[in-house]
Amino acid sequence: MALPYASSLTFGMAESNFVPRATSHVILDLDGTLLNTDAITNEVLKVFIMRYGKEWDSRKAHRIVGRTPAEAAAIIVEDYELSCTLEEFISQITPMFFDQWCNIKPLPGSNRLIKHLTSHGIPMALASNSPKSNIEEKISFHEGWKEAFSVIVGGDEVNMGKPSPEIFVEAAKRLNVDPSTCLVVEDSLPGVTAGKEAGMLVVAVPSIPKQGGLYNSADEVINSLLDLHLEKWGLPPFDDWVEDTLPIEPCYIGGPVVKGFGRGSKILGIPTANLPAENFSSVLSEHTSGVYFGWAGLSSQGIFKMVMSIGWNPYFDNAEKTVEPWLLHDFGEDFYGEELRLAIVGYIRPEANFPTLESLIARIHEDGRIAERALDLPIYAGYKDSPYLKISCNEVITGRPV
Ligand code: ADP
Ligand code: RBF
Ligand code: MG
Repeated sequence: MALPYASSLTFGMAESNFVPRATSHVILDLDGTLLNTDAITNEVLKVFIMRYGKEWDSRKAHRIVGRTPAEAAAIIVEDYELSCTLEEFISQITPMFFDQWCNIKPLPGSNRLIKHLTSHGIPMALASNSPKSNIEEKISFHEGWKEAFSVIVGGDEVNMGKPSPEIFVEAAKRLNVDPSTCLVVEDSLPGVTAGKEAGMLVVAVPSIPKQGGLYNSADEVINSLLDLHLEKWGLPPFDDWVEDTLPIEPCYIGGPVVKGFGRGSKILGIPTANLPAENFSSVLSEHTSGVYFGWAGLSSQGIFKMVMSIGWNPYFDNAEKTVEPWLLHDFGEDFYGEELRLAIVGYIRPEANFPTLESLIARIHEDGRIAERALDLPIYAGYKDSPYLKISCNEVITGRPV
């Protein structure tokens, strides 16, 4: 298998300390690792806190990531100085969360990971700070998940939740294996601490953007589950990479081309046609950052190959997440204001920082070549004919759905 991505580009990983050790069992965290619980948590808390006349600050959301429900409640009641007791808070908010569990989406790569490990007979455990009944309820909405885990350990089954190692030690015990043969995948700092304390190998997939540097104790820090390379941990490698690309569930976004940072053409010599962020806020929050590719429809010009980055552009360290599609065609002029439609069909690599501007430019050109080649493959080529991309000027003006 071609190694799809040079590990030297993954952020936060101390290459020199990296000692691969074979593992045989995988222990997964649930919220923030397999499930995009944060999106729902944010929504519920926003509504709840409004009842108390306060405004939810999503920038403070990281304070509760990886906490037990009781700890999270205490932090919020204190932070927002809510006029209720901890008990009142918990009893009022719990049913609000229950109602939303059916709406929690798997994070990119969750289903792929679970299916892959299941098909290779690798025993898996779920280890979460949530009570076991909550875990079971949450996973019941996702086909094949319940059967995939031979062990589930909830926060209510141990004395202390993460960062105490107890949950992971208990999971290994129930799997009937030594902790040293377990690979933990975790998004939160308390979870990483717990896994390391339990004597396990830990891959961190931080759910809070730009915080990779805090996860020093993890054996590796990756950007998303799509970047997990199981062979590093003695587990069977994924076999779905095709010529340095990973097919993904297609995603369609579009809108009028707007002004970006004004540096694509000027600084990099690579123009990127920016779309208004409000058109696809859900795509921005759901899609992990990274370099993707697909097809682009431009109302007056036709359909073109496209390679793009989604994220904070680590080299420039942007404050906002953006979508930067580079159409692989020489237009010779700008097309601001025109309707641009994208069908995103595959993944190439995580966004990365680069030592020099030249090395960033060289890498983006390499991404362009990879996308150019891949889009001729039958698995990707067909999406060129997606009705969504074939937008006429008429449809844009009338706003008729395509
Ligand atoms: P901005 O920061 O405003 O996005 P860029 O320097 O990135 O400016 O240039 C992007 C603009 O260049 C697009 O909005 C579009 O109008 C134009 N453009 C011309 N050719 C291309 C191309 N091949 N891909 C993307 N945009 C292009
Ligand atoms: N910026 C980064 O900082 N790191 C990257 O790894 C990165 N990869 C990119 C890949 C592609 C295919 C494209 C089109 C852009 C990429 N950029 C990356 C974004 C680039 O910095 C951005 O287009 C400019 O900053 C323009 O705003
Ligand atoms: Mg741009």
